[in-house]
Amino acid sequence: MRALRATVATAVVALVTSGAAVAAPTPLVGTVGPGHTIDLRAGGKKVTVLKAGAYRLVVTDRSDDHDFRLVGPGVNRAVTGVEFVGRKALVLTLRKGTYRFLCAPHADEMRGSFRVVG
Ligand SMILES: [Cu+2]
Repeated sequence: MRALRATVATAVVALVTSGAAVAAPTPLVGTVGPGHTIDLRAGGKKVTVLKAGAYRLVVTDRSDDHDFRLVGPGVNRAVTGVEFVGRKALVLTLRKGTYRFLCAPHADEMRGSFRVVG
């Protein structure tokens, strides 16, 4: 009986662990170009506030004139380069604070921001 209990407990732990491992990060969709436009959406809506946590960012870069840069707590990177055209994906952990996304060569007009709350 004791052995059976131990087996059941192990099975429960294994289930919980694998459940956490397969939980997918929330998808974020970034788009830059082909004109002087840049945006970031979640579930089709423009992102203004997000909860801290893991996200999978997919950026579609439609022009070799623009890049997509993300700057904020723990992040400062060009997800796509200026010359790059196509799609790039990365998983990131967003922390509490303000993040900006922008096209570096045209940052005056091609930019946006969102807040991450705890
Ligand atoms: Cu640009």
